[in-house]
Amino acid sequence: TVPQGPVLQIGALHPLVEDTLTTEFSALRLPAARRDREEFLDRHAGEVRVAVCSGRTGVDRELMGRLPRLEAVVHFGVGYDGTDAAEAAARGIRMSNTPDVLTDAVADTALALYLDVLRRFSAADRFVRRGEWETTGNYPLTVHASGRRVGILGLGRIGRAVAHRLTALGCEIHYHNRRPVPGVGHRYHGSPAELAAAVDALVVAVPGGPDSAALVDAAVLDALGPQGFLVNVARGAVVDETALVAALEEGRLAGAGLDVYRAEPHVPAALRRLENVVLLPHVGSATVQTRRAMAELTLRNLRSWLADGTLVTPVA
Ligand code: 8YV
Repeated sequence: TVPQGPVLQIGALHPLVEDTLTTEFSALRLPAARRDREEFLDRHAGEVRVAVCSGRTGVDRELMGRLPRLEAVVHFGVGYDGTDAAEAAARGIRMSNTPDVLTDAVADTALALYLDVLRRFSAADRFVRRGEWETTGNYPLTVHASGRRVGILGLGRIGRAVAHRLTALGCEIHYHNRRPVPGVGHRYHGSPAELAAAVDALVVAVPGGPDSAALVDAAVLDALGPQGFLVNVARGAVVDETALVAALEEGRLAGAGLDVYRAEPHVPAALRRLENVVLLPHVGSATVQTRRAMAELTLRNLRSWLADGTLVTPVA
């Protein structure tokens, strides 16, 4: 039987995960308010062996430092940038995430943002709702989406699924990774800026975290240029948001389709004012089916760790 209290829930999670944590594991729950948190940690920090959290919430360095017996962080989500991965590695703390099960949903979201930002479907929908079709006539022409050159920044599981979808639209796929991916026919570029210069649209699909912070900076946006479009389904921090807003406001970029932001749920007012920007509230993986699969995989990782100290989908 599982000892009482070794599992700590951090932040809100999928109902299946929360219910199971309570009923099956009698999990502790980290209080949201800071002062309650201190008192809680004084009482319970020494009991915690496994933390379960979303990848965005994670376990930061400070919290990790307060949990002397922490062995594993089980993330609900493929990203785990909320956790200090370097600190975890230094302390021998293992981590799991939920890859594969959300690949299709996130790739669908990237495709939708790509189509929407080029063809302006959301903006056209607003135009109809405002009654403007009847008062001002036809909606302005937009930009063709099929058969374009699209760059994938981060040709991993999700990047490849995006490339597959765009290939069906007759798009020519280019990509940048730290190294070329063996056996991939798409054209490789040695830097994000070189990739951006070669394409009509750039789709960001790299993992978040310190290695990819502001990878898409002002120089990359300028390389994409005034006819270029940016789609981001990765993490807001991968894009220099200030530079993005400036490029969009000054017409140095044609448009952006965003599912992620630097300080979610805050979306800069400057972005909300722009008609050539599609804004989603981080819904990349947010289907009933995908979230259920993520929840089940999260619980499999937790059970596996508590049973024999292995993880089903460990982070490398
Ligand atoms: C979130 C995501 O984790 O998987 C990821 O990396 O960004 C999402 O699926 C989701 O919001 C759960 O919190």
